[in-house]
Amino acid sequence: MTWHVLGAGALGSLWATRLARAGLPVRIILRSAERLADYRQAGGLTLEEAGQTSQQAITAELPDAPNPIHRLLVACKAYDAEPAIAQLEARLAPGCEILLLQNGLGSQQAIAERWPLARCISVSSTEGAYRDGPTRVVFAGRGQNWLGDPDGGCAPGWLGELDRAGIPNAWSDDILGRLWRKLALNCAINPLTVLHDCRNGELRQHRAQLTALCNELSPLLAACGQHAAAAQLESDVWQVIEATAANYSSMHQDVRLGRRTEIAYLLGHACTTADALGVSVPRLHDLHDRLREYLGLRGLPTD
Ligand code: NAD
Ligand code: KPL
Repeated sequence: MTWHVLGAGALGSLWATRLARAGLPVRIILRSAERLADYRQAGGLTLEEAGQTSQQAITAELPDAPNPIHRLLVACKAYDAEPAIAQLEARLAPGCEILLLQNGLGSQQAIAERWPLARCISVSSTEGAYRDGPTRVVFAGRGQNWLGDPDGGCAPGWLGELDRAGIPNAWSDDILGRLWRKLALNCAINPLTVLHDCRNGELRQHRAQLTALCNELSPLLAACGQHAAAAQLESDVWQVIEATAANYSSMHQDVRLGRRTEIAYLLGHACTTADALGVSVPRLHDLHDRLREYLGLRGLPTD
């Protein structure tokens, strides 16, 4: 069955090139005729991995192409995912599978509610990639892709295709837990790196602030039923900070490059969920407000 990849950015290109390299049928869906023309001119997607480059001449199409979609990998940012799928609505075959690669939470639930006949599979990825040209992707960090169905059900047979393509993967019966764990880490680390304009490791100088945030995020995780993640949040945060000390967080990079952040699906989602569950999180709200102000002053969207 053909893999349709919606969003040929960093992660979408990383998945598409590896699937194509393994001889699996892939089509990428580009957002405009102009991008399609540029893509065709370039002759395909180029993957740089461990200093080696390879080009894959993957077929590209526009959202309004006529062929039906049975398996869709959505690799847009969280704020673009739902409107991007809506453009393809008429092409979604009954019972199609939609894989959602978005960070944070909120977009996956909105999509599952809007397309109840599709099987929505969430993916939590710790792989790293960035684009260094419109059709070039650099594989920057090895990691894992956890896939799971928040509504339950068993692992799909096509995970073997990911193995064949060399895409690390594991099925998770608790994908929501995985996503919440990552969201909490991102809420503790990413906004502070933006506000202090620093690398992850430099947060060592702001230990008390991190502890205060963890003291609110842990009860929130527990209220969401994520007790194991709640119990070890602060030690997980420090482990990630030490492991990524020299890096700038993804949110810091977005702000530096003048790109919209996924704040609404990270800190915004944490604050909304806490309010709905009656968990008091004044420091998270304050951080959210300060971050929104910071973004607004730089002309960036605050949601
Ligand atoms: P990206 O900005 O590089 O790619 C997104 C792509 O989607 C862009 O090419 C954009 O043009 C395209 N797009 C948006 N709307 C579209 C539409 N309507 N039709 C067609 N294409 C459309 O983003 P990314 O870094 O690949 O991140 C994707 C998601 O994966 C994010 O939620 C991110 O947080 C998550 N993630 C990324 C990484 C990473 O290393 N890049 C790692 C883990 C998780
Ligand atoms: O996921 C991250 C990011 O930068 O988005 C880490 C490295 C965990 C920091 O929160």
